[in-house]
Amino acid sequence: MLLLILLILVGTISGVHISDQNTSWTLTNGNSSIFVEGSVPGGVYTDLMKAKVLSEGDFYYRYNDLNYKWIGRSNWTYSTIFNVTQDLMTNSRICLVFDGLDTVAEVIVNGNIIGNADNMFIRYVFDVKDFLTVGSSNTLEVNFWSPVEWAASKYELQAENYIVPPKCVDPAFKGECHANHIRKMQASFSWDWGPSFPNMGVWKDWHLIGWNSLSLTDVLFSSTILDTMPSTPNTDLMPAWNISVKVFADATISHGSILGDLTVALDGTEIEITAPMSAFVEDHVATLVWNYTVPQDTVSLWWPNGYGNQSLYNLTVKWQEADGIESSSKKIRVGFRTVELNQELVDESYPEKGRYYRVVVNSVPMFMKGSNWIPAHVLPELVTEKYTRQLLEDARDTHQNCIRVWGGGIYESEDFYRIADELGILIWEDLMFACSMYPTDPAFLSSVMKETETQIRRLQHHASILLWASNNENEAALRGNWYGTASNFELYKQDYVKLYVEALRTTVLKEDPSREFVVSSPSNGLESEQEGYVAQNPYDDLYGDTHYYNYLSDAWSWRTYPRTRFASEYGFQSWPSFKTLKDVTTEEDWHSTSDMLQHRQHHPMGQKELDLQIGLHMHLPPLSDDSLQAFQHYLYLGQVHQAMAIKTESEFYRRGWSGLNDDGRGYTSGALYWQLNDIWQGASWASIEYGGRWKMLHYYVKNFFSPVLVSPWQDYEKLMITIVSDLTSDINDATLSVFVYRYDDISGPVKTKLENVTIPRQEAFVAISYDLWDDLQIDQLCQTDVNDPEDVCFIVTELTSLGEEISRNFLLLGKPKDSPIQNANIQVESIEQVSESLYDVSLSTDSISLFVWLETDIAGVFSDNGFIMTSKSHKVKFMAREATNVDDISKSLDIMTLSETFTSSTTKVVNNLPEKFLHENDIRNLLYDDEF
Ligand code: BMA
Repeated sequence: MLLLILLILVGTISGVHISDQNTSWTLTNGNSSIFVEGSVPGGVYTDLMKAKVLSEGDFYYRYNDLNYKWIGRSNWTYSTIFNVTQDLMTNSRICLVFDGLDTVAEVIVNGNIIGNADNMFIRYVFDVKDFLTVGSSNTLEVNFWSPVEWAASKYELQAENYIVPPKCVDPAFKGECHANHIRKMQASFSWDWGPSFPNMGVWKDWHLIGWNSLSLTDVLFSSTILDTMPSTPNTDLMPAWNISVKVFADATISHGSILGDLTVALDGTEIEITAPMSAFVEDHVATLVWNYTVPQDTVSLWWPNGYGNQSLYNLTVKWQEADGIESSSKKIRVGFRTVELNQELVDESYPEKGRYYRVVVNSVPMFMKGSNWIPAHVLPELVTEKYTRQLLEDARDTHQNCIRVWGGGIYESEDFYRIADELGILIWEDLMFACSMYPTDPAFLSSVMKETETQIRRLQHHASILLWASNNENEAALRGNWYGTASNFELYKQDYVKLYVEALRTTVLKEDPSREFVVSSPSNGLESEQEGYVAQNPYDDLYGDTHYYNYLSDAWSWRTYPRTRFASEYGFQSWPSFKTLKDVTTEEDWHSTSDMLQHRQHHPMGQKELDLQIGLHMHLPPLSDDSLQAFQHYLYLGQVHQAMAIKTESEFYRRGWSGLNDDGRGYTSGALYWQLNDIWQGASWASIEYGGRWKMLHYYVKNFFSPVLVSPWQDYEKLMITIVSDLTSDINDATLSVFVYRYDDISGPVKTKLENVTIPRQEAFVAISYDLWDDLQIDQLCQTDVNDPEDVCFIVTELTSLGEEISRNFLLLGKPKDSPIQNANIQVESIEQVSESLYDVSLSTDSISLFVWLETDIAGVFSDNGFIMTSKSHKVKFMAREATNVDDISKSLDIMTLSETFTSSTTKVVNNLPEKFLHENDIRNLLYDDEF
């Protein structure tokens, strides 16, 4: 309220008149049978929940996505009554501004249609002066069309011999068809990890604005370094910069120029400069450009997470009209860094060896360690700043320096990019096009160009933004005929180029020439461009980025994975924990083949593939066991599989950072696993469950992305140990310890090797290799009557420097199901409070325990989880995220370990995988005797 009064006061004294209206809204459906209180910003589902029209408990409870389908298939109206002051009416231009309307809407003021909207990502500015009356009885209605019906009608309008596919999403998605025909969050119609809840509503702020010259809307910022960066990184470096500030404003005049003074101030420096300027106005939008040189030793560099500080500076821009009192100002926060996507040839003499795809920030080549981001809720209005921060901090705390905002969601909130700036997380920003062909009619093109312009102007100033990419997997889809376009390939290719190259690339480069633009992900980058933007093989390992998914090979073997230049997507599914699932399910759902689980498994064949991978390495609970325990084992085993598979794959990518193989593959420069977060409680590739609970994978991320990684791997009879360092200085005095343990012997390693190593900065190198038989003698040390030596022992590696552990890792030589793993009795010995929210948890075991998993009802994170206990006692820390005490933690602490899941198993053992599966029954036959 105070802010409101302040805004109104400021508005009337000297600034643009922003009349923020704190009005109450109503929401009603098409036939007026429902009439409830509405929220703006907000959306239909949330309002119906608040009004208890939707009463099935949790919004995501059981089959609510099906039960609530009628909502997305109905039309809805938001209405309010607002006040117009005499003061406001004195302004020469008055507009109703919507920062976001979701999606197809007609806006009516005092009975007059003042405009229409059909793109969730555009900011709409409607002139309303002629339709307003002074007083408090002005009416505003926003009529929303059902997005489902509207998209279907657009689909129907297509010529019969030329459709824009897909015709619909896979039935396993349980979703709505034709999301590609409407400019809204594509995943709101469903995805292979998410439900269909096609929202409607005024999803961002709205304002009534009156002014007489300029109302500033966006400030763009770019900086070019004047000095060259020294080759040795120096975080204290304060070079000089040329900066360019470009200001956009809504103008009262439609064309011409407006005179005034522009002031630019950079907080924390002495820079505050006012200069007379003439704003150039076209179509009611004014542009002002201001260039300046920031001298040396004025500003510090902004660094990605793990490389230095994230220095940020407020930059304020103020416009003062020449002959009047009106002013308008805007503040952004900027960082000074250089960023580049290096695509040079890896070998000038052999162009056929391909190109780098390597990110260089402040002249430091950096391996991009990170993940892919999807919307944190299908209803954006329910995502809080706190939750966004927690998820991004979870990425920061697991050493991630890059997140890809995937193109089937939304251009994220201001909070998201602001926090990414603060945490040093580089953002690979897709434009919102994913897994579809898209229309290219003039109306669609002009809408998406406007969308791109809106979003780039809004986001461009963020230091964290690394690059723009225009679509997710559409080059690959076109080349791979995913949607049956092959018979008309040339036509769809023309459309592809028209949309992403001629329309969007041009728009992006016009708005932001300071950054790289890549057309698709995956793509071959420059090579795709040279091949006319649709490469013969967009997954080429020698160029650009790749997405790699393979659920039918041994996922715990590095040989399964491609040595790519940049892995921008890869992953494996698991289910969330029972603690997360139980909120939205009932007892009858708690079985791996229950209708409910089938319902929430949107990936066709997903459940079979997961069973296959669990069965390949561990003991899958038999289908006939319908106990809760069997279900919990199943969920746990899925998470173990996911963590192990992505660990294997991610370490493989990091090991490929330096050098090329004989076949030209290598210089892998990024690993962004799919996916960081979840949209609901369902089977997915996420490492963090809906609500924030870490899956086992997320704990593993912390280890496999650690700045220095010791990574053991097996090459037939050899144990190879690679060390990867992202550090910008060498470590000269490290000790590498290699331990061979027997599963059935907790008294200590049966073999230990110690080596002194020097770890060169920014390199992946094989520090040592041992012959498993000759050097480590596993044939003698790892014997039982029934097991192979490789199944009896496993390897633990440890890297220390000056007595401190810098990396610890393990390698299972065989499969756990074939190993003599003993039944472990794990006990909590004590829980002690160390500080306000920090607790020490001491555990004991009587035998070596694999994948020890701690879970509690209290929100929080353990310092380690899913670990191997190689000694009788082990201590971890618990960082609580809510107020708690020792008693509550100890009451709700559950421990699971792999040996527990062995007891009930009768499932068939899968040892070898056939080259190719012909049918899902092949997997069933491999795994089960009983029929589904
Ligand atoms: C890729 C992504 C997503 C999808 C994921 C898992 O295709 O771009 O579209 O959710 O794989 O299948």
